[in-house]
Amino acid sequence: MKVALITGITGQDGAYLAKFLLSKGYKVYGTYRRLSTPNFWRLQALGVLDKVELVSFDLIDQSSMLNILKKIKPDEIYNLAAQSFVGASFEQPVSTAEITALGLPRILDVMRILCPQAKFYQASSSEMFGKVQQIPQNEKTPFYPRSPYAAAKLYAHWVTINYREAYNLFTCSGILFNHESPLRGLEFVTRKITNAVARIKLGLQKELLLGNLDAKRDWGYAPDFVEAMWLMLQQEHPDDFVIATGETHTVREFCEVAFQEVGLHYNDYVKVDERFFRPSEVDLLVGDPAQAKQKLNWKPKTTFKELVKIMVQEDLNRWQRFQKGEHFPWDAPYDYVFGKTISPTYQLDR
Ligand code: NAP
Ligand code: F7E
Repeated sequence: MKVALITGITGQDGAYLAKFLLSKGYKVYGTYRRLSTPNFWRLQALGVLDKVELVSFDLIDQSSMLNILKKIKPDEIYNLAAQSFVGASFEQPVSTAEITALGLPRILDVMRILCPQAKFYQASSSEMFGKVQQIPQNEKTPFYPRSPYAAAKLYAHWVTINYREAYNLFTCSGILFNHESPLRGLEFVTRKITNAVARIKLGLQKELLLGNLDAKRDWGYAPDFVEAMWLMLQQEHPDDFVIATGETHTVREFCEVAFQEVGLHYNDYVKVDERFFRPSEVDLLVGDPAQAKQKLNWKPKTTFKELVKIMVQEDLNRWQRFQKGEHFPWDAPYDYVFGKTISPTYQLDR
């Protein structure tokens, strides 16, 4: 039986990847952090919490990785853990670098010494293209990061390549464009919208405050994308791949389709609030997944409209169950207990 280690198993991709690897017959270990409130709700929602082994780890603590790799000697390591929210990286640039950038060599160096035969996946990001130098973006497009998050991911991307070239390790970097799902964190724009659409439809919320409605993103469905991570590690030779749908849509279009799904018009509810604008924006992302199609035989299965529908319907279903008094593991009620909008602190002076 193959053994896989997923860092960040409590996050969106970690949960879907765990489910996918279990379906392939892997023994799955996943890392979690000690938090004041446990957050295993995604693993519970997918019915895999009791099927994975949880190991305690923090990307700023190299000794925790040393203990894990010494004990489990994995065949495959998926490094999904990160401070992954671009907005927060403007508020905490130093910890973002500590975690998202420097966390990577902390893992790779222990792997180099203890299990150099393991195959390694790094969760790189389309944010590295930032102020895009080419449309669409592919594996050869020059990078231009526009946030501390993107700069941290770029460092980790190059170190992943460096360990492949310097030590002949099997390391791959997946440059994934935005991918979403009902398990997406509430701070990201897609889930912020679908959760609000559900609440507005049920009379629990009156309006939705958003930032830049003109930003364009290449949005895919997370379960489709985690399969590409696995496919990269099944190749004979390690390489880097862009994973994207090849389509781009504005935040405004996402709102339009999401509100339409429940028979409402976004114009009646969405208000632009400058506090949600970023200090420097990534205006347009659209990926070219040709290499993944050709070498991995991978292509996205879910369209933009299907993705929006899946997310809206699941948030609607959750709030309806909640109104009937059902209690089940889910993130949104905690956010709405006090009905408070948390504004980004980089905009405090506005
Ligand atoms: P996510 O939901 O934010 O999950 C991030 C995971 O990292 C969580 O399990 C989190 O643990 C863990 N983590 C955060 N800080 C840590 C630390 N100091 N030590 C150990 N673990 C830590 O992110 P995601 O959407 O699943 O994304 C997975 C990865 O892909 C991330 O690296 C992200 O940057 C990258 N990525 C995502 C996208 C996308 O569109 N989703 C696109 C490109 C790249 P807690 O649960 O304890 O917070
Ligand atoms: O923003 C705009 C915002 O926070 C998307 C992460 O997974 O994908 C994600 O990063 C766009 C931006 O995701 C609001 O300005 C407007 O242009 O959902 P987001 P992101 O920054 O693209 C990449 C690939 C990653 O690697 C990251 O880990 O939407 N926007 N109004 C807003 N964004 C948010 N969050 N909230 C708003 O109110």
